[in-house]
Formats: sequence, structure tokens, C-alpha cells
Amino acid sequence: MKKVYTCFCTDVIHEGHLNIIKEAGKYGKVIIGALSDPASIRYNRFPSVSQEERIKLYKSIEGVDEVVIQDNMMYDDVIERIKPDYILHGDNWITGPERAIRSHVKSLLKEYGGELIDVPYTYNDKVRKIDILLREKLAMPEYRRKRLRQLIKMTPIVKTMEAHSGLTGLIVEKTVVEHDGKLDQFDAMWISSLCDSTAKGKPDIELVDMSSRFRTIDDIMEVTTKPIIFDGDTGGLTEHFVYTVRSLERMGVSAIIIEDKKGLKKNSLFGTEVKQTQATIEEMCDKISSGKAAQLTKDFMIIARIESLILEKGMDDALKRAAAYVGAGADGIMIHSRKKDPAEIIDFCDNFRETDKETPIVVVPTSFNTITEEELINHGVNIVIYANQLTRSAFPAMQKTAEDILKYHRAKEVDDRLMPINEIITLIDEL
Ligand code: SPV
Ligand code: MG
Repeated sequence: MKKVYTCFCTDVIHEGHLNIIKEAGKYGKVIIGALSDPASIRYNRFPSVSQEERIKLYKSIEGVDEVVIQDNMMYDDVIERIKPDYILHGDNWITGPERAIRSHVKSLLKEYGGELIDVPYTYNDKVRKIDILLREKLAMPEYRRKRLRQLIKMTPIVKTMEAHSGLTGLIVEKTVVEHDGKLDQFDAMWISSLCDSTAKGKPDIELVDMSSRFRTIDDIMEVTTKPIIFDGDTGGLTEHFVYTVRSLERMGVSAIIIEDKKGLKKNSLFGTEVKQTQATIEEMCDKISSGKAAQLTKDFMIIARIESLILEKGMDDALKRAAAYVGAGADGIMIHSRKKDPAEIIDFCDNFRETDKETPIVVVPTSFNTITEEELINHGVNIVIYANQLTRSAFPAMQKTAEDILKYHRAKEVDDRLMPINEIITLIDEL
């Protein structure tokens, strides 16, 4: 009997999937591939039910003969293992980033005479509604909040991009690229104090108050589903910090990062050029343990950020603080540096990992931007944050446009570099 293979990466079965199974049955034995969790988060979206539950669900469908796990979004593993005579897929993958997968599958099949069949994609109001419901589920606080912890377990490095508005949130949510024959996307969002303040035309000195920062989070949450890491600056007074923890938790934020500074906070990238005071280990530990005592869920994370390298207090101080903060209950350590050379960050990570294999490490490679995600993984980093690149790319583009309109006394000269009107008016999906 011929073998027919189709890959599912869905949490809900709708008529489109049933149609594919019905079609597949006409060609032979139907094998469904359940795309694994790690592959799903790069290829599609975060699964709202576990891998095991998805397998169970697929097995329960009439007409399905076998369910296997597909680990590789490019199909290499299953094709090698199963050598299906036919692979079926909805014809929606003929265009868009997924077309790279399609052409790869086609070439793999060609090697042994397998055949690819594109089944017309089912797209109607019911299917659309199911998709919206799934997205809404992922956006709910209780699902979104725990997702950062899940991602740390699921992927070698959690790729996090800055967002400071609904629009930048959408960019982080929706950008998918096909590169080197693979799809990729960001996992999480960073609500940077620098970019949130800059967007409001204010300096990054904890001047933008918490209500305003929460408003930014809310704008982003309304249009996205990915988990949020909040830049909490110093966390403020411990007596206030405990309330911030509760509010963030309730909203569905996954983590707050607080830095061990006190007094007037200035941006770390100023380093020692401005006066900045580091909190004592005791002060910081007290804030961390108070925050941990205040939180109500197991999901929320309080990540301690160490400023010793920024303030040139040395590696030993940084490592001593890391151990103390973990002891006080920190769920992760962020180590920061403003050196171009990543050496001191690598040094810290290697030293920290000698005694602590578990606690997640977070880095923000703004200055040491030559280091790759692969290298960070090799030194035990779990979360990488691209903290300000969207803001820094948008600002010069907008400024140049403003200057050129003033220069030419009309907008024609800038038009070539603008998003076309028909694209901007359809950029945001309507319900
Ligand atoms: C931010 O993005 O606001 C940060 C990271 O705190 S840094 O600007 O590098 O201090
Ligand atoms: Mg900040």
C-alpha cells in the first residue's frame, strides 16, 4: 500500500484538515506528522496545547492510520524515515515564506520519485473564526504569562525584540523570514525603558511613570500574542515594586528585569560617563525576595540585572552578585556590558555556568553586536534581547523624510521610500 504523508501544526481540527485527510485517503495509507514544539515556534505560532495532546487529537481523526512526530520544518527527517509516495499540503504554501519549504520538499521527493500534491486551501468564515479564537487564546494573560518559561525549555535561545507601541508589537509578532532554507521569527517582546521613553520624547531616567508604561504594555498586548519581558529599570522602592509585580502578573506579562542601581537611574550605555550608583547586594536581594514573595503565580519571573561590568566594578563583583541574587530568588540573571568586544560577557557566562547550570542568563548585545545567537547558546545564554534596533532604524528614516519635505517644499521626492498608500491602509487587519 502506498504511503501518503501530510504535516499538521494545528491545535484545532477544522474542515480544511478533514478535507486533506479525505484527499490523502484516496492515495493510500494516511500518515500525519505532528510538527514538534521547537519546530512549530519557528515556523508557525506557539502551540496552545502540548505536543502529546496534539498527537492524541490527530490520532482520533477518522481516516488517519498513523501519527508521527516531525522535528524538522523542512521535512528532511520524515522523508528520510518514511519515504512517502505522496505528500499532501494545502496550496497556501505556494506563496509566502513557506514556499521555500515546498520547493525543498519537492526536491527531496524527486530524489526517489515521490510526488507532491497541493490541495486547494479551505478558507471560509468558520476556518477564519477558528484561527482568530486560537490567537485570542494565546493572548489571554494566563496563557501568555507562562510562555516565557515554556520557551526557555523549548528553544536553545529565546529571541526577543523591542516593542514600544501597537505597531512595533505587530512587527515583532508577525515578521517571519525565510533565510538559508529555514523560517525564523521572534519569540518574545522587550518593553525597553529606553525606547518607551524615547517614543514619548523623554529621557530614560524613570521619568515615564508606571501608569504610562502599563499603557504601552496594554497597547502592545491588544494586538499581539507573544510573551512580554518588561524593563523595570531599578524597580523603584521595594514598597512600590511589590505592587508592580502584582500588576504585571495580572496583565499577563511574563517577566520583569530589574537592575541593581539606586537613586537617579541613567541609561547603562552611558556607563561611567554619568553618575550612577549601584545598589548594595543586600538592598537588591531584599527587593528580589520581596517581589518573589508578592507574586501569586508560578509563571512570573523576576530577573536580576547586574550592572557591575557597566560600572566597571569587575568580574568578581558581577559573579558574587549573580550568586547572591539567585540565592534571593531571582528567576534569571541579566548581565550587561557596553564594550564592543563580547569577551567580558562570555567570561561572565562561562564562569557563572561553572557553578550554576540552570538559572537562565539574559544578554542585550547592543554594543557587543558581533556575537551570534549560536555563540551565545554555546556560552549558556538563554534569552537574547535586541533592545532598541527598531527605534534606532525608524528614527533616522523619519527624520530624513521630514528634512527632505522641508528642503523640496513638497513630498514627491520622498515618495519612493514610503510605504504605498494602499499598503498602509491595509497594514492592520480588521476584524
Ligand atoms: C533598555 O532597552 O531600556 C535597556 C537596555 O535597559 S540598555 O539600553 O542597554 O540599558
Ligand atoms: Mg532600560
